[in-house]
Amino acid sequence: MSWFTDARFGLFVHWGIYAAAARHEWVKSYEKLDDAHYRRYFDHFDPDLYDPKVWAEDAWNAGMRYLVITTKHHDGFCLWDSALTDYKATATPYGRDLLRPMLEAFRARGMRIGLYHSLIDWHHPEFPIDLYHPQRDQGEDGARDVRKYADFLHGQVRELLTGYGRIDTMWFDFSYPGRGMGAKGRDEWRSAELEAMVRELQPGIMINNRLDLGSGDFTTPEQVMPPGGVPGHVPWEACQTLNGSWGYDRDNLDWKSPELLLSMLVDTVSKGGNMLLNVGPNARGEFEPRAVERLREIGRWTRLHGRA
Ligand code: FUL
Repeated sequence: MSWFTDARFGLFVHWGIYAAAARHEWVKSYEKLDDAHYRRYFDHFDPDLYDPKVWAEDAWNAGMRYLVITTKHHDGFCLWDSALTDYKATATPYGRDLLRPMLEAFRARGMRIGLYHSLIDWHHPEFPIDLYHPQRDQGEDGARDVRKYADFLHGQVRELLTGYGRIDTMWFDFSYPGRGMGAKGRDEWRSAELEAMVRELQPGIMINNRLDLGSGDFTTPEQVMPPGGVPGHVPWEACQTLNGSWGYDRDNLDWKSPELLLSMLVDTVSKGGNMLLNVGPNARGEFEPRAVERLREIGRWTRLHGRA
């Protein structure tokens, strides 16, 4: 774990077809969009300006030393060329794997790699309709077989941990406890078995605390500054946004200033934590200027204070 506590500052990237909607990664749930409507973002997804070397450079220059990338968010869209679904980057107009070149670019810049992977999936036909599902107004669908979804989930995690080299952290995400309508979290996802598989495939990996198992190698306070740090000896990583949204949110005016972001970084590190700061690239594959400006300002400070 020493690399993790030494790194202190990482880049979180939330990227998927919701970037084309440009109004939050939860848009499918918030607006109760059906699959046909949401499909338009898939059908037009073509990030023609995507160059992960630029992202890696921006992150490194800000002082960040690792990446955590959303391989699949709650909407189910996959950045990699999964053999288990067609709901993936390679099937969009872009037609290529978005994950592999990103991991290569960040590793080449000397950074460690974390994979975010959602346990929730609003696209998979066997994922239960719970209280946050975009189709929740239709009520529970008793015909859905969550065991089939769990097989798919485990299979996709296996692909990620066998096909993409060394992975340093696994960042599972379910974000809403008490999903209602009979949802059971760890039992549905077979979390204990999933954890065992991850450790077997990647023995050195660190796993976060969101498998609904009540534990983890590190904890992940979200958009809060834990006042006295996190009690106990578990490493912690506060994940933070630039503007309240994780996915690209074009009209958002709620941007944190560079000064605020720096004080959050200093506060976090002084209390023994890591800060994982998020950027939501746009649908053309770029970090928008407001994000880049903030990373540069942070970088000026981190350079002055000893991090090249
Ligand atoms: C949450 C998710 O629901 C958000 O969309 C985001 O991914 C955040 C890091 O975790 O709880």
